[in-house]
Amino acid sequence: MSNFIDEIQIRIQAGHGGAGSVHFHKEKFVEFGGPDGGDGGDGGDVVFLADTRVITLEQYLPDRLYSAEDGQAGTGNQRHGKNGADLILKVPIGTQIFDFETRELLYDFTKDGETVRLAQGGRGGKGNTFFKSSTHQTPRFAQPGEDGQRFSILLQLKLIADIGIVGLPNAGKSTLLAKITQAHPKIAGYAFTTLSPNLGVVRRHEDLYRYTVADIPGIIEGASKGVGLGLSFLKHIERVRGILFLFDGSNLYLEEELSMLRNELGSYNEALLQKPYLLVINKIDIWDDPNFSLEVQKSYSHLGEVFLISADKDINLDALLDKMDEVFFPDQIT
Ligand SMILES: Nc1nc2c(ncn2[C@@H]2O[C@H](COP(=O)(O)OP(=O)(O)OP(=O)(O)O)[C@@H](O)[C@H]2O)c(=O)[nH]1
Ligand SMILES: [Mg+2]
Repeated sequence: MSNFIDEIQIRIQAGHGGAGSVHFHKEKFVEFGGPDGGDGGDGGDVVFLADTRVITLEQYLPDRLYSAEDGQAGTGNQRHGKNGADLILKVPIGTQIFDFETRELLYDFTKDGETVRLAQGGRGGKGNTFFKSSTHQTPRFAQPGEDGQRFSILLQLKLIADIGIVGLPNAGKSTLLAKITQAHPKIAGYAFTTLSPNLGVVRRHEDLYRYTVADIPGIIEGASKGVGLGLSFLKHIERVRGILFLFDGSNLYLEEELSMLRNELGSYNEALLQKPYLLVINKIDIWDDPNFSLEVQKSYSHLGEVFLISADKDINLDALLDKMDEVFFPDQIT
């Protein structure tokens, strides 16, 4: 089982600026040289970088302090202290960073290679050389370095999937994902096999275009209030383009299940109900009577088109992909 962490609070600390130096030039036979204290180095910044190779936030430890390097102090002979190195923290695409106290959204990563400097390192202090003037020939002071910024943030990962497969536990969501993408989710005949969303890529028309599909853990009544795997995974479907509702054909309560699912999605976020969706019944291979399919479609005709498949036995999967193009990606079809 993968240990999928999708929300974590950490603290970040940019480097302190190095102190400016108080120093006087020393030379043989020169008793008192002028001031030559160098400036302190700047503290390093804390930088976040989105990287496609990173897929979870599990490398981060809760409440841990992540610090960039401090700047070094300036020294004599006007030597500038070394700047502190930036701390670069990699996060998956889809990560949002919030200020932990105010919950203000600080950054939203959507592209590979995107960076943001979240905590600025403190400036190094000026050495006493800087303060020399005609009226002040021998300043015996220098500036201290400034403090680096420090605060608590919340990292939250939302999968960026184009399509979400939503359904009750055991409907066959993972089986479908495994059939239409290269993903290898765990599949088993019991509820809540999938504990965290799985993501796969569908390649269409000899790779003319691709889209991502997420298999969301089973949703049960009360999910939006935290029942079952609950809320934590509803947020992964907030950004999808469309929803594929999958129902178990061995247990036909489509209307009740659909209204429960839509109710949970809607209580979590109204906007989810505005997205295009498809109704799909899975496991039709267990229907022995060939006329049963027609009857089922007829009885649900008031809900619109209901698509019938068997993910496991590969029935109607190509047609389903065509249908998905039509419903979810009309702009891609030429
Ligand atoms: N007969 C039949 N069984 C299927 C079909 N598709 C999936 N199954 C079976 O249904 C069971 C559940 O499949 P999963 O893909 O794990 O279901 P899920 O919706 O991902 O379940 P959770 O992760 O628990 O929510 C497994 O035993 C599958 O083999 C199908 O088309 N026909
Ligand atoms: Mg599953």
